[in-house]
Amino acid sequence: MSTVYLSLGSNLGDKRAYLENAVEKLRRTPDISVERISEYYETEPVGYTEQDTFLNICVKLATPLPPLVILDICLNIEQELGRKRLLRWGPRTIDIDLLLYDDLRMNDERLTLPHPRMFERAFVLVPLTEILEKNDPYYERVINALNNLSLQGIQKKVKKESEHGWTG
Ligand code: GSY
Repeated sequence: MSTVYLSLGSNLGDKRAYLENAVEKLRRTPDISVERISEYYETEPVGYTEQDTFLNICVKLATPLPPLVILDICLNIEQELGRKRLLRWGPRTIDIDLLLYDDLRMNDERLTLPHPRMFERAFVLVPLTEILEKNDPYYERVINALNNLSLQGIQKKVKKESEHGWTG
């Protein structure tokens, strides 16, 4: 069984619904067990900044499936949730990035592991550190990278118990 960490982000429409639907689709995928989900974070857009804020989470999976199969599952979920790749860095209903697969390093034309930009992105590392196991091979590198990043523009969203809105 392997341990996989994903980063999910949405900045179009009902962002929380897109993230929840994506997690539900992962849960329903044979051979994937969703082990942990971070809190939800509202984050300022990185890269192309003339777009709406994102909602970001990270998810931990346990799976016997190989990395390129996980990649295809994530791409299929993006398609099912209506993602259209109009602009490389532009708005999207859902984006699912494979961050870590055990301690695997790979540089395939379709997939690079660890994710090549994850250590520069607070919107990835803040939710990731909530769910990353302390004995993970990348734990120290993730913590060190996060210590060198600004947390400006990253805000935790707190889900109310009784209703569907946000507080905080
Ligand atoms: O790479 C993921 C898509 N993305 C995001 C994102 O998920 N969150 C924030 N805050 N900025 C982003 N820019 C891009 S591209």
